[in-house]
Amino acid sequence: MRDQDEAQEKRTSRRAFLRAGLATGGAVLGGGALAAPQAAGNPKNQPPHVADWSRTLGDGVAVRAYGKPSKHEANVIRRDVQWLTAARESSVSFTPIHELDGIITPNGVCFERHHAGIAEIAPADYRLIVHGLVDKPLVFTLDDLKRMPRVNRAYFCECAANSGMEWRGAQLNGAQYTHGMVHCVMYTGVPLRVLLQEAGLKPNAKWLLLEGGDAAAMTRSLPLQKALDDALVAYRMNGEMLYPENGYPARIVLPGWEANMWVKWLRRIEVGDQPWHQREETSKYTDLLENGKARRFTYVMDAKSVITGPSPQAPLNHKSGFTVLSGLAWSGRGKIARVDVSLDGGRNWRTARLDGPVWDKALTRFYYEFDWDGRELLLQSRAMDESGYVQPTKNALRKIRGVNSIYHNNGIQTWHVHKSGEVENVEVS
Ligand SMILES: Nc1nc2c(c(=O)[nH]1)N[C@H]1C(S)=C(S)[C@@H](COP(=O)(O)O)O[C@H]1N2
Ligand SMILES: [Mo]
Repeated sequence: MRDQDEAQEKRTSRRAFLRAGLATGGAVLGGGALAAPQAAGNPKNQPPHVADWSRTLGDGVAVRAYGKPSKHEANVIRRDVQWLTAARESSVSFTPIHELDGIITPNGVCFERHHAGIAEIAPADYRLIVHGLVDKPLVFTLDDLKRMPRVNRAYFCECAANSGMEWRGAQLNGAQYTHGMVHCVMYTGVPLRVLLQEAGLKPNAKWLLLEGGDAAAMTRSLPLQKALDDALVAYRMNGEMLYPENGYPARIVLPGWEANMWVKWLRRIEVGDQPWHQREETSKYTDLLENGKARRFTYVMDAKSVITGPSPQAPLNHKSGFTVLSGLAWSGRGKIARVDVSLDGGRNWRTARLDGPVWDKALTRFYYEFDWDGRELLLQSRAMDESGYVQPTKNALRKIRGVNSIYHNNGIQTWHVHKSGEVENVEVS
């Protein structure tokens, strides 16, 4: 049945695309009557005229020693929500996920979350101490780290508080604000396992304490198993050295686990035999349930997805016809297996098309092309991962978790597309 649906859908999309193609063709011949308003531009720069930029020499090489996006893309920036926090030094800025495509987040717009501002560390002064239940305590310089076996891996990094403002109902109008505490970059670094082997673990070693070098001295307990599995001490993101806001010169990368544990400006790793019960794993980053008990050590980020366009900050600017819906899906338990999309608030579901690499614990891009009839839509996406886990509705999540939580809200998001093309954050019951 699903296959039939899909085949039908593909035919519809194809037809819709052809129709849209013809309509555009007609529009060009007819003087641009159907062109979207922002596409109107200056006719003097458009065919058959020779455009302004074709008449003069442009900037030479190395004038722009470090490249920046076009000035016309000034909207693609991190943004914060000022009422969320008292001061910018202990706050968060969100990734403009509604303005991006593919799966890699450019370094300059990766969301940032700091508890005491950005530590500015000179590479020559950087040291990483490994001590505690080890045979020989060690101190690594940045150059030491760079001389150790190196791996490259792309992973998503999601703050456990992502979507945390939406527990009691739809609140923030924009995918950037509801889902933008996530980024996905290609890290280069040393497997943490290698550093621990170098120091030699005592037989009773079971936990690590990770400590940051910022003024917050962020500290979290990490089970040894994860450290020996896929944890990295990373110093590069997307080929460049880490940006200061993301932990320059080195941070911990814990694939699939809540970002709070990804200690930045990493300065100390202590090996112990039990967890330390730090502030960030007792008072914060625990999930208060309805019965007054709190879940603790909820490390893994469950499967989640969001439609990035159309979305409140990325409305539709055509009135009907061929439409590309796009979004992101990810899971801390492995690869994304499938993403479904609904246009009617979860009544009917269609399988979306995954495009680009589908990597373990990385963002995965999905698309769904359809012929919009111009009527109102209630858009939803639902991620499934290779463990068989299915992203729950917000109400299903609330039944188990209540609404006292801040963290680990991976409920299905609904966007209401109005006839005007404007999009709003809503909930369906
Ligand atoms: N040293 C240190 N590490 C830290 C933090 C911090 O304040 N200090 N914030 C944590 C939190 S809560 C998150 S969500 C991630 C954010 O990583 P990013 O700034 O690269 O997005 O870093 C984590 N690591
Ligand atoms: Mo966080």
